[in-house]
This record gives sequence, C-alpha cells and structure tokens, in this order.
Amino acid sequence: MAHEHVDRAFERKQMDTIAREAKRVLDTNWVKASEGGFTRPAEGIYPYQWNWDSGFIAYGYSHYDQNRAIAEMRALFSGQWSDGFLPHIIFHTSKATQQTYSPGPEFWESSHISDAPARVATSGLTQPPVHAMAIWHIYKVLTKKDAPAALALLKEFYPKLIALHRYLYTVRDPEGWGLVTIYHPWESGFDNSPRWDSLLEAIQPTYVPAYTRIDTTFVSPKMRPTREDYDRYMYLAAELKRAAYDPRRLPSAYPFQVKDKVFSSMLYSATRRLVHMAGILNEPTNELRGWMERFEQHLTSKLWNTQAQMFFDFDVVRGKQLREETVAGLLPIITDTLTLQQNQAIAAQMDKGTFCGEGNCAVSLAPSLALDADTFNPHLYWRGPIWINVNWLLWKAFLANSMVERARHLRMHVLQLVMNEGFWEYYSPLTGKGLGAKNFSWTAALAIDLASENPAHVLTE
Ligand code: 9WN
Repeated sequence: MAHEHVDRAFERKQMDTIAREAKRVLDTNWVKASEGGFTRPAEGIYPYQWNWDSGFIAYGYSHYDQNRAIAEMRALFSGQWSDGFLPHIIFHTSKATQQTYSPGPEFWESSHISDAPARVATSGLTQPPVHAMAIWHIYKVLTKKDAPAALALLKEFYPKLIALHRYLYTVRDPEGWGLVTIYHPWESGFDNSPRWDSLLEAIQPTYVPAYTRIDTTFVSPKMRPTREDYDRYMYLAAELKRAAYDPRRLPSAYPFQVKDKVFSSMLYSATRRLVHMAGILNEPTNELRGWMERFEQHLTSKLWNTQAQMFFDFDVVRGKQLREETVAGLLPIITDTLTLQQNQAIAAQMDKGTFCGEGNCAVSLAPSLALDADTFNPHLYWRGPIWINVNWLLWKAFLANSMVERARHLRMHVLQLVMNEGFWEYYSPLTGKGLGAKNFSWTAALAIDLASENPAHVLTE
C-alpha cells in the first residue's frame, strides 16, 4: 500500500514534467519538412534519420502529435528500396561539401549500385524492424480520435511493412528458420556489443577504405569503439558494397553472418502486429503465420542455451552459438512465445547482482552487459551502460506476460533516471550518470510512452 501511495504521488507530480521536457528534446531534434521532416537521434553526432530510432521516436509522438508520428514513418519509408529493404540511415539532408557523419552518402552510393531510390541517399545496411509495432500503436491511438484517418494509415503502410518483412524473412533467412541473418554489427543496433567480439577479432581486413572518425569529436573516445573496431566495420561495409548490398552475392565465407536473437524477436513481435492489421484490412494472413511458425520452431532449438539459461546469437558460418552473456540474451522474452521456465529464467537473470538486480547499482535497471563480464565498462557504449530502449522492451515484455510488479519496477526506475539526469543516449549503471549523446531522441520518446497516463495500452497490443 505504502508503495502504491508513493508511486501515485510521484506520478502525479512528475509525469507532466517528464513529458514536457521530453517533448522539448524531440522538438529540438526535429528537422523541418524542407530538409526531410524527420527527427535526428541527437544533435551533432547523429544528424540524419536512423531506422530503429525512428520507430521508437514515433511511439513517443503517437501520444500527443499523431501527424508527426506519421510524418516520421513516412520520411523513413521514403528511403525504402524497391525490394523491401529499409536502410539503417536515410541521408535526407546530405550536404555534398560538408561531411557530417562518417561513413556518409559518398561511401554508400546506394542508388548507383542497388535497388535504392534515386531521390534520397541511404546506407546499405538495415536495423531491427520496430516499425510495424510503431504503426500499430499509432493506429490504436488514432482510431479513438479519427477512425477514417487511422484506417488510411494502415492502408498506406501495410504494403510497405509487408515488403520489408518479406525481404527479411526471405533474403535475410536463406535457411528458412524464421531467424534473421545480419551481415554487420551496425545492423544489430547493438553495434559495439561484446556479442560480436569473437567474430570481429578473427577478421584481419585485407584493405580498409579511407574514412574519418567524426563521432569522437562529439563524444569522448572512451565511450566509443576503438580504431581496430572501426577498421573492421569499414572493411565489412566495403565488402557488402562490393556485393551491391545483396547477401546472395557475398562469398559463402563472408565472416560476419549472424542469426541475431534481438532482431529476429523484434521482427516476430512486429509480424504479430501485421496479423492484427491484416485482420482489419481483410488481407490474407497465411504467409505471415508461416513466418511466425518458422520462428516458433527455431528460436529455442537454435538460440536457447540451457547451461547459460539465456539466448545466444548464432554464427552461420561456423554453425555454432556465440556465447556472450549480455542483456540481449534476455530480450526474446518480448515475443511472448517462451515457456514458463524460460520466462522465469530470464526474470532470475535480471534479479542477479550482475544485472543490477540486488540493489547493488546506482540504478536498478538492466545494464547492457553483466557487471562481472571481462569486458564490462560502465562508460563504453553497448559494453555496460544502461539503454532506455532495452529496458522499455523488457517493460513491455513483462506487462504482456503479466509480470506486473517487474514491469512497474522498470517503468518507475526509467522515469526516475530521466527525471534526475535528463535524456541521454545511455547511463552508467554504477553512478547513474548520463553518457554519450545528450538530448537523445529515443530516450525522450520512450519516456513519453512510459509516462503516458495509461501504460496498460501495452497489454492489448
Ligand atoms: C551506427 C543512432 C544509432 C543507433 C545505434 C547506435 C549508434 C551508429 C553509430 O547510433 O549507431 O549506426 O554511429 O554508432 O549503436 O543503435 O541506432 O542513434
């Protein structure tokens, strides 16, 4: 009872303030229509439109400005390739003479060598497909206010989303496991995670294309990947470019081919939303259900590790799991397909001190890497810090699995963190200090979602 009283008082006082501040961040990062009409992840370091960032960002807008949420998605899908592929960066405002992000459009040259649209420059990699989740969420908010507009939204985006999912379940899954293969660490969104260390360390680039690091002019090099990492990132990107960004044209020994447990789980969750959309639009669902069944058949048999009691990624080239214990190993819980035992195992992982579950950290949220891992570093991105999108996904998963107390805990701790520190790209689990880019859009947007008056909306998704 005491708990509830404190929470309610906290909510009453704080939610409006958090949402107001978060909206200010999104306004600051909004790039006007004449320059693309999208939200950059952060000023300086990330000046263009990023793929999964925009999905998270649209969740935030959906609560107070559905038009902007739709504009965000429209701008992103303006960069979709004719084969359904959705690039990880859309360079709406590429300035030919000024290099503002590296590698920029001059490296990717997507429209010259692939199915990319000619009107806008894009990268040749993708990122986890949160978009059908975002569109479904916008639809649900909008349908209460303006049902015809909500239906029009589904009609507009359904074909684009189907094309994206079909690309991912076919071109990116030659094995037919319902699990997506990624070809570059940047495709995971968890770019610098130790999940990729063993594969990257085994790569000796035979050449490295010329590149300049711009990221470290905005954020301390202590928080960013090393030069050796970047050399390998650039080598892999150049090899993909040589294959015209078509995995079917890569040599079979191409060294980074990974079934990504988070990417695949997000695709599955997003496909479930597509099934809901298909029901409303009277579209057939056989193909979608077939994709989902493949995933259900292979998630545990390929990616679950009984000894570690979490999920691992799968190295397609060597035919084995990549044994790195990170927070990503818990995220397949978002699919709502796990056994009770698996759900309990994941909850038990989060209760461990190594995942800040024993009140032993400044912030009681899941860090990106277990505290006792050899490579744990509280400041280095994806190697220790807390990320809000990860904890938001876990929050949704706990709500969907009726683990209500755990969901409440995550929600309150995220909101307290942003209240105390502001909206950063990531946070040290040891001190709670904000790190990386300041005024980071997805942190702000997801805080709005968490602060929204009726978080129970998640239960019905
Ligand atoms: C490369 C934009 C992106 C996020 C990724 C995060 C980081 C880029 C970078 O920033 O990646 O795509 O330059 O480090 O790892 O998840 O989408 O916010």
